[in-house]
Amino acid sequence: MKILLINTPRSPFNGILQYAPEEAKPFIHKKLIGPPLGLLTLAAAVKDYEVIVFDTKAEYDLFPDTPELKKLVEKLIIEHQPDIVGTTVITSELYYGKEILQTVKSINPNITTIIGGQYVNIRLEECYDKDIDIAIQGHGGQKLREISLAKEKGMSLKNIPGIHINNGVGFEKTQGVEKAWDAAGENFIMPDRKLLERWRQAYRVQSAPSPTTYLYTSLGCPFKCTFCSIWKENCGAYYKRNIHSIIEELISIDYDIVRFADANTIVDISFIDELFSQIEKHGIKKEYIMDIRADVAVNNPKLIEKLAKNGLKVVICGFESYKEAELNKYNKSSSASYIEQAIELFHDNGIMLRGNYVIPTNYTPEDFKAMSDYAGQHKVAYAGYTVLTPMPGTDYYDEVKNDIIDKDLRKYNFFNAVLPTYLPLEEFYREVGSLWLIRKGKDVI
Ligand code: B12
Repeated sequence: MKILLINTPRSPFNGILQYAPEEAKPFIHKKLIGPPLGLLTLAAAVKDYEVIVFDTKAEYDLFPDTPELKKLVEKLIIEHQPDIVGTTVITSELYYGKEILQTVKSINPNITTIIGGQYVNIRLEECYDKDIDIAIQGHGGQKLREISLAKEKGMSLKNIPGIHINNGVGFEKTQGVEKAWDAAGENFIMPDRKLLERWRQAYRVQSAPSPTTYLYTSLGCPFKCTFCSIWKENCGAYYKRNIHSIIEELISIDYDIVRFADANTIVDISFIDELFSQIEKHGIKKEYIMDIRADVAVNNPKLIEKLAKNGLKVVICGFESYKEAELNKYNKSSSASYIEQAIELFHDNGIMLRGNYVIPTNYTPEDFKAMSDYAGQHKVAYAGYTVLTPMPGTDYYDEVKNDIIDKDLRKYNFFNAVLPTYLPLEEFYREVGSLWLIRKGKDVI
């Protein structure tokens, strides 16, 4: 039994980059770089079989002459002759996930095609395609195992509880009691990063001395921001991993830079405090990147100091807005006053800060001027300014869905306006693009 897990390419749609002033373009994200941790985790769950993970994002980054997606997938199928092909999709990548699995079926209809990931969790019906045999919601390790076993033994997949099987017009959920699968707890399986060795150099952020790998210490998020789909996907649940398991993973990792792929790394103060005590005790010397809320940092300066002492180098902070009214509307549960204090705290601890703001499409020239004045007075090493986007499945989507003018999901990556803009569209993008010039750092992270 051979299982091929293909990471989708990233969507190239980026209105901000397209219309930004030339001098701002070098600072705007053209790509986010990181290994596909979800697929690596799945590969670990079926490691008794032959598993190949193929990262198309990294392949296109490292080898720009790589053929277009259809040709690339054809080549992979002919070369590996898999029995099962799976792919993972977030909103902006659904289109590419479907293209991958359609190509698989066009070459060999006997291959079982499976789709999973964030968008499947949120909008199962939209993921339907005649060429997709199965959709899996949630953390799919156990189900992928059961599918592989059934296929190996020639048994019907209908006997596997809780999977969504293509019935010709849609997905139909199979009956029966699903086995519990605690992806952060007892069912956590150590990912094997060697499966991604081919692309190691692709996971190097521009000026970084070495490549970065990802690791999660938790899944889900207890906060309920209106523009975010993570808490919706996990029904508000938040799960922590076992500290010993995280330490074991850190020790096993042969990367010097580790990005914690949590929605928010510091949620439980004593958990992170203990994790970093253990990192210190075990003499683990790595550099860390993590997402931390401004309010949490400001309220826990001693913890930030301890993290910095033990390797925390870069923090990504969702500032979202400097206006209290907007933060309240987003249900951010924080105050703009924390931004200034967080900047000072991180800088005092020698931590590079990436502060991200989301820009609503109804911003007027006055709003842009005020935003730019504020950001100019509160400069961070790296700042990101993306478009407030109604991601399907979020509260914000429900609020504005009737106003949406662009339904092409490839544009739902926070770099495009899909709602009407107050300014003419190109001018809006130019304004957002210009904001990227307000920063201290000289490169992109
Ligand atoms: C790591 C990460 C990335 C990485 C790697 C992603 C990849 N596949 O290559 C990188 C840095 C490349 C990335 C990029 C982007 N990301 Co991102 N990313 C994350 C992050 C922080 C963690 C995801 C993760 O690894 N989780 C842990 C793993 C174990 O879980 P998982 O991926 O969900 O996989 C499990 C299940 O879903 C399921 N499953 C998943 N796939 C499949 C497939 C099959 C076949 C099966 C059976 C099961 C299955 O089983 C897996 C194992 O248990 C999340 C936020 C979060 N904390 O969830 C955002 C997140 C997924 N990203 C997001 C976004 C928006 C982006 C970008 C569009 C950002 C941007 N503006 O550029 C880009 C897209 C690509 C690009 N432009 O480069 C959003 C998606 C929102 C949405 N509604 O679409 C999220 C939710 C962040 C947020 N707060 O909104 N991202």
